[in-house]
Amino acid sequence: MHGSAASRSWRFRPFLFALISLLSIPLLSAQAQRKCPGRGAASVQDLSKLTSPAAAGTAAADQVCARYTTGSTVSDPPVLQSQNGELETTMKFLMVTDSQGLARNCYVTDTGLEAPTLVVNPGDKLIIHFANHLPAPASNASESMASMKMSLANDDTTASNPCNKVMGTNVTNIHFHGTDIAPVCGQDEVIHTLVQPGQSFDYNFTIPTSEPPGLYWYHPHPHGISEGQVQGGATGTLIVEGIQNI
Ligand SMILES: [Cu+2]
Repeated sequence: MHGSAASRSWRFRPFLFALISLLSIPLLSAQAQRKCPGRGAASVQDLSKLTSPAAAGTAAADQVCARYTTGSTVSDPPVLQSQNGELETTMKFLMVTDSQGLARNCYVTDTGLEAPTLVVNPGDKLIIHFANHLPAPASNASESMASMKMSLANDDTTASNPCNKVMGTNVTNIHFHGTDIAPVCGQDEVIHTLVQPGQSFDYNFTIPTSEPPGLYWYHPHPHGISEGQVQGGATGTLIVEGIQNI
């Protein structure tokens, strides 16, 4: 059975999309490298863009989680690229309410880079010194989370260790969406890895050598409350290099 010419060409369309996607990623990576000649650190241009009033609004909320003003030109996020097989960075999780009463969330490094694009190779070590800067909840808010705590009956409730599985208001974590990074605490485990407000936690792992190159993204994933944090704007890009080799 043979389809018509039209249906045959339609059948190839997914392959075309895949090809275009594959071709676009090395271009993105090459562009990322150009933007960050020093590798492993953001360029001066990127830093100035991030703090430029022309790009970011000047409202108080923009001092915490910067957003582009209406009508401004959007530029690429700053790029942090692994060097000698390792990428190490800080990452604060922040929240602010803007003048319209809308909650914003963002990932910002200690050097002021918001949502940097992380560029790594398979086999590279990725270390993120993560800190949850969300405020501690009021006591009644803690009580409202009691049902969620109940569902995690075996959890350690001391809250001293972010691997301790304590659900609560304003907890967060980082999920490396789409990757093969192991689902264990300190890597890509999101069910029981819950960094409490005011708590710090180190993500420290090796990108699998078998990780398919391409475009991934990182975002908060504390089950039950991840939607608000993601829609608040906390998200960034993870690029695994090497697609040109396949
Ligand atoms: Cu995800």
